[in-house]
Amino acid sequence: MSDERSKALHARAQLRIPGGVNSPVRAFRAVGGEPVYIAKGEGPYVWGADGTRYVDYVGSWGPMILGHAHPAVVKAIVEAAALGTSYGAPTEREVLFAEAICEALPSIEMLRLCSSGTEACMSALRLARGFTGRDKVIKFEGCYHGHADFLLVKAGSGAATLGVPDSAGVPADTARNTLTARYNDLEGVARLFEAEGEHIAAVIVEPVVGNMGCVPPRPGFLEGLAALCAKHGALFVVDEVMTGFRLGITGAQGLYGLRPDLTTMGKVVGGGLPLAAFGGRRDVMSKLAPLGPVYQAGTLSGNPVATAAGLATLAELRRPEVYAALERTGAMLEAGLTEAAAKAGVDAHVQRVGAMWTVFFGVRAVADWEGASKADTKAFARWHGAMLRRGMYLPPSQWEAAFHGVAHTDEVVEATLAAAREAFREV
Ligand code: KE4
Repeated sequence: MSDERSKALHARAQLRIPGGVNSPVRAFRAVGGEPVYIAKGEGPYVWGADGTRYVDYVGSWGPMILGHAHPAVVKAIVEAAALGTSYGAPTEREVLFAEAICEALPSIEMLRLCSSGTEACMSALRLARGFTGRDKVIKFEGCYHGHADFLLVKAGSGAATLGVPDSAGVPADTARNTLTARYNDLEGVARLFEAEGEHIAAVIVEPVVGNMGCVPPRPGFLEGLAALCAKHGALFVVDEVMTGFRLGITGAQGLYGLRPDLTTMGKVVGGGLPLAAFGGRRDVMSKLAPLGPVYQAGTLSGNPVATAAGLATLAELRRPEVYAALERTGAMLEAGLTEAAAKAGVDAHVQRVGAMWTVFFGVRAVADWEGASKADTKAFARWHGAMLRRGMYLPPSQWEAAFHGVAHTDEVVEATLAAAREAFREV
């Protein structure tokens, strides 16, 4: 199967857009072949430019938990847009949205809206530095918090070390203040605090990692991070851009009983439009301009159409049956994919939390980047292509999470598992 229309579009795109894409992972470089250009989405489906229908497990990398073109979300967008698309002035919807988030997440006393997860994480850490008067931050190898310079950092050798830039264009000096540790290695973080504690403004963590594939926290890891931060006067920043409102109405912090000092959000909260936020303790948030000395701003922050989409999405997610249904579907997918791989004699292992999951090839019990990096990415690529040819659209990288939503019915899951049983035989 080759989507000639996508190929033609991609040839044109590459003349004008680097790699033909507006975000690198979309280029399919990690799995080979060329990207499918999407013409439309509806419920659990997307349609390629040539009209081929796919079951969508990318879901715009998380936002589309309600499925594509959900009637309530589309209606809210259309009605809001008819009143104007941006004012650069405060609106009632921003108040309603802020109140809805604070009502859902007890740790958030105040929040600031912005337009992307990158902005939310970058701003939250600037705020943490301004609040504590300290310069260093700790992140974890394999965790991604957007593309702010100081967050594009990977560990050198060893579990905890001074960061080195993970991208051209990031000055070594910028990376110097980013310390990296191994995910699920509380001892390594404790050692960093022993050595640098009085300089560390914050620890930022994906409470369930999606950006090295789905990697859950070991019992006690997240709570241990919170305790280390409290002991050393650093802020505990939980990046819920991916997990927020995906793992439950109270996200990962509800699932694991956390009370972060700051939380970043994005993806689901915007219902597919550019809307993100960061929030937490009132005393910390009060340091933000115009109240305090930490500057942060945005032309389209709190955009009226985006907040309309976000409010409509959050309203749908408040239905009591939503997360139980997502868990049930996740369990069906996990069990079915595990069985299909085993029957095909393929060394593949599913890691899942709620409605985010990854099929790891060649490795199991992945707990950190060292483990994830050993995965058989070529086997993953073969499986990805075999699934795509069978109308299943999965994230085009071994080191990403797949997402399902409320529109993935049992019938859609059964079709997915039938495709997987055949696809594993082609790995
Ligand atoms: P954005 O700037 O892409 O809205 O959010 C950055 C971000 C922050 N924190 C977490 C935990 C994230 O997963 C992300 C973005 N996720 C990637 C997918 N792994 C977005 C997809 C892309 O880069 O195209």
